[in-house]
Amino acid sequence: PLEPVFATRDNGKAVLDVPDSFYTEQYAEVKEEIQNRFGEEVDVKIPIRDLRKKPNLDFAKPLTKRRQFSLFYAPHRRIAAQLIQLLLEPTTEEDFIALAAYVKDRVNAFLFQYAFSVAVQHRKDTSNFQVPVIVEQFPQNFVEPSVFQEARAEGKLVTDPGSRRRIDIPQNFTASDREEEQRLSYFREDIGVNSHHWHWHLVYPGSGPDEVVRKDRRGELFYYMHHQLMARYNVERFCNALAKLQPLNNIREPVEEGYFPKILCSLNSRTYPGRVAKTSLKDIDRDGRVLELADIERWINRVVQSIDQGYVTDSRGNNIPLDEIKGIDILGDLIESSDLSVNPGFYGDLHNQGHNVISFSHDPDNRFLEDFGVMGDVTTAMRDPIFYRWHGYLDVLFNRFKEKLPVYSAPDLGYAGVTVTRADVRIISATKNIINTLLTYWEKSDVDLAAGLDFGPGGSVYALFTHLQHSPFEYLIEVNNESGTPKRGTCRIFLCPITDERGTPLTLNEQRQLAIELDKFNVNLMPGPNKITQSYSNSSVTIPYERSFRRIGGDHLPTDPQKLAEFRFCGCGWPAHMLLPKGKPQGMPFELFVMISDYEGDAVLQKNNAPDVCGDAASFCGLKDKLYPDKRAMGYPFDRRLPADTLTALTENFSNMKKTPIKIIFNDEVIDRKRN
Ligand code: CUO
Repeated sequence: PLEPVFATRDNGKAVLDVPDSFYTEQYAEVKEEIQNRFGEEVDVKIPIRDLRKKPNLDFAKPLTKRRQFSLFYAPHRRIAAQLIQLLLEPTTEEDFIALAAYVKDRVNAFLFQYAFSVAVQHRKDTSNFQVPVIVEQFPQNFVEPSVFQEARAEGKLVTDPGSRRRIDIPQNFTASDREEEQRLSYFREDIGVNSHHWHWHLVYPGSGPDEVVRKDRRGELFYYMHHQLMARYNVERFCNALAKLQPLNNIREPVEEGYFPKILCSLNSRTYPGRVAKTSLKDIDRDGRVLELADIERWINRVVQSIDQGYVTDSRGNNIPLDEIKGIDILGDLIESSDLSVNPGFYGDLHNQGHNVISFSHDPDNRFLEDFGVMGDVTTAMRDPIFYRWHGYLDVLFNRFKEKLPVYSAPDLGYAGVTVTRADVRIISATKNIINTLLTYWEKSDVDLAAGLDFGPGGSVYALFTHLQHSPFEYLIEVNNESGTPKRGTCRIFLCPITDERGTPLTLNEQRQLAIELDKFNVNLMPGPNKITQSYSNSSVTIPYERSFRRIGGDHLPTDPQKLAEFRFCGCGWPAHMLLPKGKPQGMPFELFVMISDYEGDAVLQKNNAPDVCGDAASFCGLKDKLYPDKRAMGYPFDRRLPADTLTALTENFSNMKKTPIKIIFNDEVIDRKRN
């Protein structure tokens, strides 16, 4: 992706041959030297055409090259929106590439990476381009820094470019076990988790041209994807004997959690600033802009009041009802807030500014010239425990609205003539038949960091990182269709915790807010008994490992054009290795919940009938250029109150639901797997 030298499909080296006028002042003097150097090294030179008119990039100047770029900061967001607009304008692919090559060295690198990726994601003519893999481009944002020193040393020692070096990334490098929150670092600091979050915000930009921002149910998906992150994090806390997170509902109270990220900012080689425990949030006064905590509180009050009265007021003074269908979508855009907020002047910029207040809390008035902490950046925010407390509070607001909707009624939930008779899980194994017990463990995998290393060691530098993993498993579902005619339905699978961290049973209303979506897929039911076997690997929330960490170029790319497009596009999706919570060594009990809903209420009439690209994490990421593929409220049936007191009572009342007690056993051993 517009690196001066990059790998071709057959592992050769290519270089962009740009017109002389593209060289920035900085490189103009050494132009010939550069051309000669690259001329010798490469197999292919790709000619880049000149631009008829060079763009005026003054709008991007306020974001200087060494500053960190933040999507939560409105001035940066506006600059990004303008750059995206500029990159969408060229009418041919050649002009687009030329423009991108020209812009690349003239703007902040992180800004470029973001705007370029959004443009590639949204232009019609770049469907087989690769969105740059963030962990490869800016590995510093994901990996403990000593890895780079080691890689640098290795780079000097090893001359064979085909050789394969593996450098261990230490686990648990951000705190000792004196810090309770450290028990969750494997979740917060997981490379796939953070890469998913970056990609989600890439697919759903909050600001920019309409074609980029205005997507079907975008506000609702902002709510739902982040809600699922909270559910997963809370359940993960129970597995580690920690209580449910405390939502950050009082921004005047000192923030209990400290966090010291240790990772490097990509652009200025400093480490991200840390935050000591018990830091008080303060008004932010930087760059001539003031953000008061009182502003945030005012916005919260207005949002709460609107939820309670059941309507919001748009910027023209019209009242828009917060109803069952559109209410959550309106609230999502308004709380985030995106360009689609109905009234930014009144409801403000709640979620984004919350990120900012927290991310600058170590230097609110810029007296120490420190940039923002990890909360200021979508590639790193999920590392910090405070992310979950802030989003946890936003989730409280969303749930306040959901609690006001009528309890789901029998017609909302039932499916006459359909009975789920079996809902089990089985470990996929040739030798053992393990039913309703799932297994987790640590795995070591490698990720190639070479593309993001500025000292160019040649070949690959594999960093080995340790992450949670689970044994492969499948769902065994049996459904009886008593209606006498074929029926269609949607199979919805959730994992529900049963107790909190101390073993106290959860009520159904607590359980529903902690239910983890595992999968969702359509089923055709023939009259009589039907057997459905579904592998974990088809989950509608995850993408496979190779998709989270795929390498640029090389011969592992699929040759089928459709598959290639998918492979390149689809970095959005929860990492498959994190599908299940960790469980406990002695086994942690859960309930597996399976429901077949009536397809009549699920079906979406797509206007665009092209094959799905990146459809495999649609629950979290939607479908590219299509409507969200499930008409029900996201999270259904657990997004609203349910007509029962316990999950047992609920599933007994509805034949199209079934729950099964299962266990997740965690085995504290590390398995080393070579991936490439
Ligand atoms: Cu994804 Cu706050 O929205 O980080």
